[in-house]
Formats: sequence, structure tokens, C-alpha cells
Amino acid sequence: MATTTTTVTITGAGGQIGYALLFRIAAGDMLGPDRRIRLKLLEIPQGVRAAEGAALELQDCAFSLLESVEVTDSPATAFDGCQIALLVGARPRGPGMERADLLAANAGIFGPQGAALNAGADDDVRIVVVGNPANTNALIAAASAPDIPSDRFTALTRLDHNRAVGQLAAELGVRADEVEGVAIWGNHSASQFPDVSHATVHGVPVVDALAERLGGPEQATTWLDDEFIPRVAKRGAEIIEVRGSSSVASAANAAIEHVRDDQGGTGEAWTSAAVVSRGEYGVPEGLVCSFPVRSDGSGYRVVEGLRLDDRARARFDASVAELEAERTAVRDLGVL
Ligand code: NAX
Repeated sequence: MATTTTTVTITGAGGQIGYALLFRIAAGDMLGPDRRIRLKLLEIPQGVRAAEGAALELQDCAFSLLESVEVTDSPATAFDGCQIALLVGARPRGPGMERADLLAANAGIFGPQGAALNAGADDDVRIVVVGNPANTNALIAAASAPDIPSDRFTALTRLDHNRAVGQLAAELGVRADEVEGVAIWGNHSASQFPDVSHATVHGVPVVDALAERLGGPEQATTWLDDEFIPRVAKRGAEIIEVRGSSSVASAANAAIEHVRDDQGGTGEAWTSAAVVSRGEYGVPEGLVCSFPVRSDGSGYRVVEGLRLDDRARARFDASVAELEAERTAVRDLGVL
């Protein structure tokens, strides 16, 4: 029996991931069977018709939890009263576009959206950025929302986390839910570090289980370095090559799981999310960086005290350096 109503704003709702998200959210996959949902769909004018079409289909599903759907091209309207924001719409990299151009184009989206959240969102709003470059877009949005505590802003690395779990499960011949303790460190980009050094399968370290399966510790290390890490980090490109278009359903699934666990709690298990660094693991404060995280239902907190060996540290540092370079580029544009 649904008792409360939550206002959920989705940007880029007329796009691919938006289309994969809407129906699952309205069916209760994200917030559970006790929370009614008021959907607010933000698009640019060219995307409004597609979002309106999705709204018609939502009506045709007659979801019992769905209280209303509003389509708008106004950030102020979309974020008014927003309690959960999924910022999916972003400017993709066009032909010949330099990184600075990409960051500038997205600053022009995430700056104003942060400001609109600041002006109109609910006091307990939580925001997840999906649109790329997700970490730095979240940084820009947070910087544009001075009245919203920065720990409410997160960026999605749950897809990378799930990809890592999926690869390990396949290699070890187990179900995905039998693998625990995977961590994604750094940026949601090819520089990310998918880390299995704390991961277990049925309580056995994954590295030992891999050694057993692959014929020894050296073989396990080779598989991790040469196959697992690059495959997880470049999985998006693999999906594009095989499928002919980018990850959609898996990205939507990850976003739903990110919000579900942020709100509902992770228990003792951890997952991965990009959160605003408070200096954990030596990551410069303010960067939106992926860490292993837990939530007790009040938001993601970094799991502290994990040991990173020199090789792991070097990989993580390289990804953090990329995040710092993105922040510097954005500062140079005068955005921060
Ligand atoms: P689509 O191009 O299908 O959809 C994007 C939608 O956003 C379009 O309908 C567009 O009109 C809209 N949009 C653009 N600017 C907007 C603005 N200022 N306000 C509101 N809406 C706006 O892309 P899709 O496949 O849905 O991907 C969306 C984003 O997710 C991309 O940036 C993509 O790179 C990113 N991804 C992030 C992932 C992650 O793990 N963090 C994984 C999947 C995906 O690659």
C-alpha cells in the first residue's frame, strides 16, 4: 500500500537511457512498492516530443504507483520540489570536439541545472549524474548549488561496478550475487581502476579463486591486468561495437540500483559510486571520485581503511590525476 509520494526529475528523458529508466522507475523498481512517484521530465525543446511520447506510454501502462508525469523544457519547472534528480541528458562529444569544448558545452548544461536545483529542489534532494563526463558534470552542478550540501551530489559508476562483478562471475562460473567486495576507484572513464583485491566469492578471496581456476597466482594476475581491467574500463566501447549503439538498459539498471541503495541502504556490503571527496585516500577535496561506498539510507559514505598496494595506488592515482585535469580545465573556463 503506497503511503508517500516522491518527486523524481529525469533530464534527457526523451533519450535512450531515459526511455529505459522511466518504466522501471514507475513500476517501483527504484523506490519500492510503498512510494508513489511524481515524474518530472526535462528535455531540450528538440527532445520534448520524444519525452511526451514516453509519457503517453507511461499512461498506457496504468502503473498504480505513478501519480503524475510532467514534461517540460524549463529547468526551473523540472526541479521545483524535486526530491531525486537523475541528470542523464548531456552533450555528447561531436566530431573534432576537444576535451575543453566538451567540458564547456556540459558546463553550460550542468551549471544552470545545479542553479535550478539550488533554487527549487526539496531540502532533502539527492542527485545522481549519469550524463558524461559524469564526475566533472557532478562537480559543476554541485558548485552551482551552494545551498545544497555537496554530499547530495553523486555520479554513476555503478555500471562499471556491475560490469566488473559480471566479468568475475563469468570467469569464476558463479552467479553475480556470489561476488562481493569489488570496488571502482577514480573516474568514470577508461582510466578507472576496477579493484578486486578485497573481493571475495563465498568468503574466498577472488584472487585465490582465480588462481585456482586459471592455474596459479601469476596466471590470475595476468588475467586481471590484461583482460579484466581493460575490458571493464572499455566495456562501453565494446557494447557500441557489438550492439551498434551505446549501453542503455544496463546504464538505466545501474542508475536505478544506485538510487535504490543510496536511499534504501547497502547493509554491510559495499558498492561503488562517485561522491564528493572529503580527502579520503588522499584524493583532493571536492573532486567527484569513485570509491567503494556504503549507505545506511542517508546517503553514500566512503568505505575507509582499505589497503591499496603500490600497483593499485598507481592506477588509482592516474585516474585521480585525470579528474584533477578535468577540474583544472573547467576552472580555466571560468566555470568554478
Ligand atoms: P541520448 O542522446 O539518447 O539521450 C540524451 C538526451 O538528453 C537527448 O534526448 C537530449 O535531447 C537530452 N538533453 C541534452 N541536453 C539536455 C539538457 N540540457 N537538458 C535536458 N535534456 C537534455 O543519450 P543516452 O544514451 O540516453 O545517454 C545519456 C548520457 O549518459 C550520455 O552523456 C552518455 O554518455 C551517458 N552514459 C553514462 C554512463 C555512466 O555509467 N555514467 C553509461 C551510459 C552512458 O554512456
